[in-house]
Amino acid sequence: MSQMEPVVIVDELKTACQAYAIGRLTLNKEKALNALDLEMAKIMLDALQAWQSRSDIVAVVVDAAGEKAFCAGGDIVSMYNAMVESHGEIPAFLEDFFKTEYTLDYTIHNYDKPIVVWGSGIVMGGGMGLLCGASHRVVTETSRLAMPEITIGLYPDVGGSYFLPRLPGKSGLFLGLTGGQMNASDACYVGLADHCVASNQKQAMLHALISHSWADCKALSDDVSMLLNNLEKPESVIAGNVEPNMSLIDDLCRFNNVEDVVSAVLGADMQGDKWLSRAQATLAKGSPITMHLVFEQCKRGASMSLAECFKMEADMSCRCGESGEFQEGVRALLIDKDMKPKWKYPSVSDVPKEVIERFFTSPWTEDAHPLKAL
Ligand code: QUE
Repeated sequence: MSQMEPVVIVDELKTACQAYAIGRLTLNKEKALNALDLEMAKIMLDALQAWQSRSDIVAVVVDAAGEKAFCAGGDIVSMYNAMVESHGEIPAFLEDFFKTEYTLDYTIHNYDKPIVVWGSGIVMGGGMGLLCGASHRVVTETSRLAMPEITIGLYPDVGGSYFLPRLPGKSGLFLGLTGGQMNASDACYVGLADHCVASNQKQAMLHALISHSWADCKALSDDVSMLLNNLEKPESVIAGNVEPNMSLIDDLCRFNNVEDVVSAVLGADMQGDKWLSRAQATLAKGSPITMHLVFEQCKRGASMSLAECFKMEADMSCRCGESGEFQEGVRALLIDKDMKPKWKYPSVSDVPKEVIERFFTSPWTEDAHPLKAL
């Protein structure tokens, strides 16, 4: 039997004084752009829980194999296969996957040691869930962050209901509806990243963490910030796209119903701006059901706790598993690759209210909810 590479490398790096260690999790499915599968999520959750109670672990680093992607999303091909076999019922696999993934994301948000996430390259969907809740979020000149689920008939999960409505102005709603990509400057501007460093600084970062004298330090978090601040910055200035377009974004998204927001974004003249026209084109081709889900999750999530958001998303994601829209989106994009999803409704104004309401109805009683422990 050939030796299989682990899908996540779990390591402990002894610090210079030998008394402490840095926990390290390396996503290791480079060919799949490190997209998060159930096994990876379970390994990460187990390791984080074990390190939480270890007094010798001073901090955790999460990174990934290869330069191209930190994590491009979730294992939507396995989800597709489960949906095909379940014929409109909620597949048990989806429940298990989302329960594990959201518990992992929630654990990262609430971890009581510093977690550094090296968000270099592609950071989308499930990757955003790993990055967003970390105490020390690093981006580089190659970072491309997005919540592109509108393309596959899902919706921005992994805490999107919590973080999107908390971004500046209406930028969260806009980024959720359009799958708009953020570079390092955008990520720092909207508050989804804390440090922008050069992508060639990963070894220097690990070395700094290992060499640091943690002995007399209670302020672990400040120490990590200081070490990250000392790393080299990218060579050239990265021009952001969100901040310069904020007044337009806020204007287009000012309406209190999704139909008006979508027609404002689709009707605006965006010819002069590559970033805006790409966002507009993504929305134009996106799922009309997803448009409603994004609008509604931003509205509801704005006043909900993080735990409430993840519970709502578990409901929504499992409803996505029975609705058919998500299955069709994955089929068109990753299975048949015809890039022509046949959405259930022709436009955002054709989606009946009851159809959207079902996504916000829990399939479980409170006692039986997979995330009741959060
Ligand atoms: C929109 C998405 C996803 C996507 C592409 C989109 C998504 C996702 C993946 C993905 C990427 C690489 C993989 C993989 C899945 O692509 O959520 O298994 O190896 O997970 O346009 O929402």
